[in-house]
Amino acid sequence: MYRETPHPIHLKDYRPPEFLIDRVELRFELDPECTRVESRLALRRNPAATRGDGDLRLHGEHLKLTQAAIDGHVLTPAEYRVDGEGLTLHRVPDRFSLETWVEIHPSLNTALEGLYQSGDLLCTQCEAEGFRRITYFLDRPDVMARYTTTLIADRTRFPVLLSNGNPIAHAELPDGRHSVTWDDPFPKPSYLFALVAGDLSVIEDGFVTASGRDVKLRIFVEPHNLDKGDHAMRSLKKAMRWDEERFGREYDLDIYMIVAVSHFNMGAMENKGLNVFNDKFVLAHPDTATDVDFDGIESVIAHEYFHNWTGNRITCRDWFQLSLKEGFTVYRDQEFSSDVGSRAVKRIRDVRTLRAHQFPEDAGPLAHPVRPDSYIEINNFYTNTVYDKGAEVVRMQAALLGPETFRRATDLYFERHDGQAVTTEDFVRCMEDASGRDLTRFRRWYEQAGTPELHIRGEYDATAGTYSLSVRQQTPATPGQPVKQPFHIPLAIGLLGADGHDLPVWPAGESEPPAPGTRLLELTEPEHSFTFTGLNERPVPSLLRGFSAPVRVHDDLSDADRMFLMAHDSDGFNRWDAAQTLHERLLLALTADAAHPIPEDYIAACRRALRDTTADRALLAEVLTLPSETYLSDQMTVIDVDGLYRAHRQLTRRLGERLRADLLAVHHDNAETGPYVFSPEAVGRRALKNLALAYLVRAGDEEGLALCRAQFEAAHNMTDVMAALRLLAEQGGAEADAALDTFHRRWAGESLVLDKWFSVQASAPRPDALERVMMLLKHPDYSARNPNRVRALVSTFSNVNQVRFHAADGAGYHFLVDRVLELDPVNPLLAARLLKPLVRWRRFDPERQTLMRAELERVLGGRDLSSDVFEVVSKALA
Ligand code: 0A1
Ligand code: ZN
Repeated sequence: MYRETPHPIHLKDYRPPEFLIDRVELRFELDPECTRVESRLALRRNPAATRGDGDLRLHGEHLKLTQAAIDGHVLTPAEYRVDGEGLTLHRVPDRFSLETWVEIHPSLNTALEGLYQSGDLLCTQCEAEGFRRITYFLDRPDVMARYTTTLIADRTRFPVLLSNGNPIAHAELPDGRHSVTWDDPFPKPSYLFALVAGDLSVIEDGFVTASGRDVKLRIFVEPHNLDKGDHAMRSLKKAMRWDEERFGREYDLDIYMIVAVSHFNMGAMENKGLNVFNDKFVLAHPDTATDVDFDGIESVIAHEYFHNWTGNRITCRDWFQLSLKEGFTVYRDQEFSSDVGSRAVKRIRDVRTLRAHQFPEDAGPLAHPVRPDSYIEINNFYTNTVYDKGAEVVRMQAALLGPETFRRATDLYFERHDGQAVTTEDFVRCMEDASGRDLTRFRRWYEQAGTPELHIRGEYDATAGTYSLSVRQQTPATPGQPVKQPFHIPLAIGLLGADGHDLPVWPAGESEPPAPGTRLLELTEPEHSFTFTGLNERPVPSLLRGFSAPVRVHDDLSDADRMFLMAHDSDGFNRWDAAQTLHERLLLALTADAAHPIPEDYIAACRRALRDTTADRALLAEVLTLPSETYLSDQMTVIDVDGLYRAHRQLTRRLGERLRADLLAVHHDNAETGPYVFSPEAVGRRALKNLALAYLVRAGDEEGLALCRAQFEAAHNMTDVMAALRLLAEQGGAEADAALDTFHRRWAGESLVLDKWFSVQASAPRPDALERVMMLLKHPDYSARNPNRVRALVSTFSNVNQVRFHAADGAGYHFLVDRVLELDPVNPLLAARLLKPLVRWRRFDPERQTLMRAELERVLGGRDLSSDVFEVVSKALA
């Protein structure tokens, strides 16, 4: 909590730590009300740092210090000072042992950072700066130490006691308590420390690494969830094998543990050997989890596992380098999902996320580079830019180097920096050293915020048989960066002939034509012109294949060209993207003018797609999914909330009516025939079937509605049940209420399913949506203490239900700010994240702008704001 204006921290002020910590011995006497933490640190002066005033400053917050000793000598109050930020020890020796004894209160820790209580469990979250809420320490990632941890607790309440590394001792204590000691042989920064205590059941398995090491795999869940861990275990083993094969990375400890907890601020945490997970990303059973959940689990399990090398063995020097581990690890988990599923579909989903969340972030008041230069609260920088654009930046380097060279470059990175805390600069240097390429300009992707815009024009010269592309790049200004230098952009393109096949992309000047297919062009200047030869017909260009760079493209293709690409492009991503652009242009035209005609050839193109029985069904479902209202609003200069909603409904309804027979056939042909299977094929089938159902129901089709009712009642898996419930809830009325009641009764006590029950109501764009959401706030199952529940209700309403959240009277804004002010003292990280939909207030009409700004100002007027919320609001209003 701050009282004065909090100060930003700048990258340029980075200094190596004055002291290093080699060994850490921790002893916890665990108790939810009052836990005692005893710490012994082996400290020494850092030879690489400049000497300061001789004092040692350790971070520490919300700690009650009972005693401190240096080399066994108990300190008097004159020898140290404690304030809100930590402990200062005056004139310490060059090498010494420091012991501290502190008390902390897990049951009162609602921020879920440090040691906290989740249900009957005790667990920790230390990234980014949570360890300082456990004990006094140099809580910064460039201080890496070896940890030994002893946990002592009541044997009945806390039969399982876990920490990082391997268990080395166990003792039964006389007073009904027991103790377990863990030793982690790998030096690690404090943010990777973890402990968990509680009554947990375990799913056990094993894995033999490529070099023959036996690893015990253990997934810990609360006893009633024991039937929901198999998918997570399968995912883990797949990820472990994949990392060996694709990146040559093996696991390095004898045990790998995952614990599912129900109170967690984010997705999961990669603590060394002991990952702590939001249970949403572990627990799955076909009855209770949807395909999207199964998918999410597979990729988050993989993500945390991959961090063992990209994050833990090699970590970040400081938090400005966060994307070093996050961008690279997201890239790795995306590649994993592409390899075990469909590459095109995975790419489509990732690009959808990037365009829907990162592009607006990059165009708004919170825009920041992949490697930021300053922050007030690091918790606010776990952003789509650091994660998802960071992954794109790694992906572009992989594309520029090519697969073999990129693998040599990552091998070099792992070899050169193992055991170190490094920077994104170190990463790029490995790319350069392994490839011999100069990436000087490429580094701008780390330094400059903003999404580059590419303006591309094509010209065919029939006489010369050439086709020229002129490409201009331009990047809009972002806060603090008014002028941008050109980026180094890999632009993958193809050229399609009239028969729909790839032509050779043959640059004039090269003597031999290449094989037909994709070519990677490189842009480094504000403008380029490329000429391709050997073309005796006008080609249709397929631009930015596979979304080879995180840019916006403005081209001069006609709708006919796009329909042609949609039908023929050999690049699955671009087939989808051509369809998306067609949908988008039509939706924006309908937003501006409800009487805008819906062209027959567009309907025909959608029908052709629907009838293509050879196509991957998952890809087809993506092709026929209209862009979301949120995405579309980012394409408008002034967002027309009501117009977009109306246009979306209008086009959905028209497609539902015009494609009725095909949609009914698709729903029928893709019916579930046996028990639930989670395979790309089965997931695709369900996605397409439920998309067809949605079009029918939203078109008001009676037969569609009957199918929907039947599916809600008879379906044997949560994917199909939820698809039907969502559509019923949208319809509203007594039938919707009855379905919601049935569902609630059926799933009472299943927390993750209840989240779905809340979110399906929050997202239904019924006129009374806000009233319902406010009613649900008072529901006995609602709890502001559980982040998943808050997200299910409040974030779903404000982020997904655009038309109701942005109601013209401002009631949605008022509602959200009430929640933020209520939540800030409880959980500032979550409160700050809730504010996101208000941040882009300048994009709306003047009336809404006034209302949104007034609400942001109301936040700023709140008392004792957290630095998390203060930073977001003050930047939003700047
Ligand atoms: N490193 C985790 C994300 C994470 C960040 C902060 C947290 O608590 C404040 C928790 C998790 C990841 O990338 O998976
Ligand atoms: Zn991560």
